[in-house]
Amino acid sequence: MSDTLAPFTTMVDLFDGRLDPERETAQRTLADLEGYFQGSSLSRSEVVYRVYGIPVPETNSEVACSTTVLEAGDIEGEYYMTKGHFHVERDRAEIYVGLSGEGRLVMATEDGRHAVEPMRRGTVNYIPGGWAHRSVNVGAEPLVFFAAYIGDAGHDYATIERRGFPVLVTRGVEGPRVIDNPSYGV
Ligand code: PAN
Ligand code: ZN
Repeated sequence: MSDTLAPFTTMVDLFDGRLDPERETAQRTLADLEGYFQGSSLSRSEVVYRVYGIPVPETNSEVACSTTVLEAGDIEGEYYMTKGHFHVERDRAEIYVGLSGEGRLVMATEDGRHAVEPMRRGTVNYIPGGWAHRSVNVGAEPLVFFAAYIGDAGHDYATIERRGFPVLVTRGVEGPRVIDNPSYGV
């Protein structure tokens, strides 16, 4: 029992995703996302997203969670998005709960299947093991969501950085469009 965690409570602002207490924050700028978009941007210091984490030991007996705040914007029509990743432990599942804004959750398996699901306040997206996942903000306001996953999942960014996702989400005249990624797997 000696290494059992004590219970604790965190407040989450259900609109802006901020946690109280705020324990661990990561931010990704356009510079961090270099090479992820088809186009390029002159701005490098702009923050694209922040992740507010509730750290727990990274074991398969804990549930890690965080909120993500993904800003609105695009680069040459490709909406702002997260890097996206597989879990290092490939079979580890995850749940996203939409808090505000409008997004798309792009998912893909290593053998090239893909799925795109809606994200908005009240959506509960189930990401099964084996599916890489990336959030895309297709609205005019920040996309905010809560994520919970098995503590030892780990994040494999390298595979996505190399291959990308099979599809891209771009700004069309009649709204967001899902198109084949011309650079997929290259
Ligand atoms: C999320 C993501 C978060 C940021 O908490 O880590 O939205 O996206 P990237 O990790 O792809 O930069 C999650 O899926 N955790 O497993
Ligand atoms: Zn994940």
